[in-house]
Amino acid sequence: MMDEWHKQIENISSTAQKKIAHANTQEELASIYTELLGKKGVISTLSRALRTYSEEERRIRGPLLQSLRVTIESWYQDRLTAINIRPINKDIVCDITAYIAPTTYGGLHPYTHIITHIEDIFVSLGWSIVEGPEVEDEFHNFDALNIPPHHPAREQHDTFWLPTPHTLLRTHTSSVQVRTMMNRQPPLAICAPGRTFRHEATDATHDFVFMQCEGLFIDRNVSLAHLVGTIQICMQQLFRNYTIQVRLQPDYFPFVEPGLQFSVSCPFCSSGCSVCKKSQWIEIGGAGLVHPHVLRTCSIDPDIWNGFAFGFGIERIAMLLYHINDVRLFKTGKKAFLQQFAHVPQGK
Ligand code: FA5
Repeated sequence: MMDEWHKQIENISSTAQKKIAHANTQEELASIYTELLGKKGVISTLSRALRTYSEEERRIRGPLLQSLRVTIESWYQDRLTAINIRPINKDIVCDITAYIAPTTYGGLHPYTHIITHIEDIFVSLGWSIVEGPEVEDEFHNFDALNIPPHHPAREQHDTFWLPTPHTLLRTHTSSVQVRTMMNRQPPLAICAPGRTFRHEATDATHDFVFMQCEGLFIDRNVSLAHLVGTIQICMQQLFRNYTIQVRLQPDYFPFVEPGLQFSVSCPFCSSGCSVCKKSQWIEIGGAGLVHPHVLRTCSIDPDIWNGFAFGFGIERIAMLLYHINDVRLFKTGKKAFLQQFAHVPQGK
């Protein structure tokens, strides 16, 4: 079976290399790109097929697929550069009076682009994508995460409480960690993008409904090095057209120990700009090693298993990637805003 996977990867790789090398125009290259790396392309199809394998098999097959994706991406970029720097063919005659009928295009919402991109990265690493309910209970959102009633950390999450007792709109996707640990046996490697809600005033970077992506990895002998490596791979893949660094700083979250906050170096400047507010760093999310108390609450023996978790804001990443200056624009449904993403290739 493994040989078959290898063979498939090798076949795709050699076909892709030939096709890209023979593309002579940007249009040809763009269509080859969609065929290979688009949402319905061969790589995405393989990514989806990967979900049907066991976690153990995904850990072996995923990295092969990921490295193929990165290689194809670099062939594409090299060919694009080569096509763009070729001298203009003087023989081509252009009729500037030709009538072009006005066309309007629909496009995917930036949420769809970014979430597909994030899911593809984690599936390539052999992780599963899971979901949890947006209407949550106090236990999964707070208690099981080491945040009992009257814990000061509850105040940081301005909560939308619902009329049914102990029921709320989840304030973070960390509740999915709890549900996963309670319902599945380790080892676990899951990624959970989803909508979250906080009863707080809005500004350009804070909304009361926003998206987060949670990651949870439980196995034997997991260390901070695994956490750092995973965050680095994820961020580098997301910001792949930029050179970025990842910075970790101590932080406090009751459900991890030690707890960290992670930021990426501003992809748009080297000495401070308006996007990074002159700091050269942009905070993306929180992370840490899962607290033994949380493992115990979820019936996982901390003497055998340990792991890491992280959670980051999806809008924050999309704002950086697509140069969006106000988080509230995501939900306005304004055509002028949405049309800007019609040209973005699927899942980018
Ligand atoms: C949390 O929500 C933790 N659950 C993250 C975590 C997971 C820590 C696992 C450790 C282990 P925090 O409140 O800092 O942490 O939110 C994480 C990210 O969500 C922030 O860095 C930011 O990118 C985004 N975020 C938070 N509040 C808002 C908001 N009101 N609007 C938009 N994005 C937000």
